[in-house]
Amino acid sequence: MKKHLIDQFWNEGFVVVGSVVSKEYIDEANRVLGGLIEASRKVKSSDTIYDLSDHHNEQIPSVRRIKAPHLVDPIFDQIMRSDGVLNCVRALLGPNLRMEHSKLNIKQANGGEAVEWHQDWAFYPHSNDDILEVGVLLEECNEENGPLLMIPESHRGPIENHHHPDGFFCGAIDLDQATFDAEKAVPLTAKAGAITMHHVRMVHGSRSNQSEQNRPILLIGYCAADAWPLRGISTIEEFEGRMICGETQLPRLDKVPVRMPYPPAPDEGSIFENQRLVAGKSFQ
Ligand SMILES: O=C(O)CCC(=O)C(=O)O
Repeated sequence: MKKHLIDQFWNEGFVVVGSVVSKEYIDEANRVLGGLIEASRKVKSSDTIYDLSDHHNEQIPSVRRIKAPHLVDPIFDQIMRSDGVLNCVRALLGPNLRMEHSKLNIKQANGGEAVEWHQDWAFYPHSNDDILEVGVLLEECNEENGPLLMIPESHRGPIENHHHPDGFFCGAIDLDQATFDAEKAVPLTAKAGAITMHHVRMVHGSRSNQSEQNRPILLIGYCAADAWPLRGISTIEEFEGRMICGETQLPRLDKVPVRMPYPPAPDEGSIFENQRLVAGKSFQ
């Protein structure tokens, strides 16, 4: 990755890198995604693969997200481990990388839902914040189809309040209480095959998609291997099984601001389900 892009990431908290994932991979990912959306017609409610919107039905499928797509089809795992993507991530986080999660947010044409302002770090604080999210654009992302919106330099700011007035974690920032200026948001637009990269502490969100064009983004969270989750791990085998490259590491403790996401939302689920409970919606 070129030095000016590395500098932009650390200075602003995000960067877009063009032509990272091959057309062959993008075409295959879109073919598989088309099949998954088609198959969702028979699915009645969200499950371990599908996050369905409230108006999903057999005639007009409405899939918000494919959960953990790297476990659903090998193409998503291949993209996650591809040299093009990993070279960019290693340029920012070093050689030892662990995957935090993967998800494929579709933001379907004609109404794909908004994602309220939030910081990923609020969901999964770690012992240090050398963590970032890669977004692989499976189709062109433009101003009309609900691109990711970033608040520049917010990765160096405070951890905003993501709790509901009733005290539970809802994973969204109420703009009336926020310390940033949402007017400063920058849209991350680019062609299919580009990747977006944003720091785990970035404030970001996205509007609903009112265009005729889907906005599928494969999102992958990568951590420096010495960033250990403060919420704990399920088993050491599962944790180490998420290593992508390099060696496992002992935790490195940095002086990072933390708010724990407790107590959880009454019906804790995907970000879409949790954010449904936010008091002040920003994107209507
Ligand atoms: O898909 C989007 O527009 C935003 C996704 C996001 O920030 C998330 O799922 O945490």
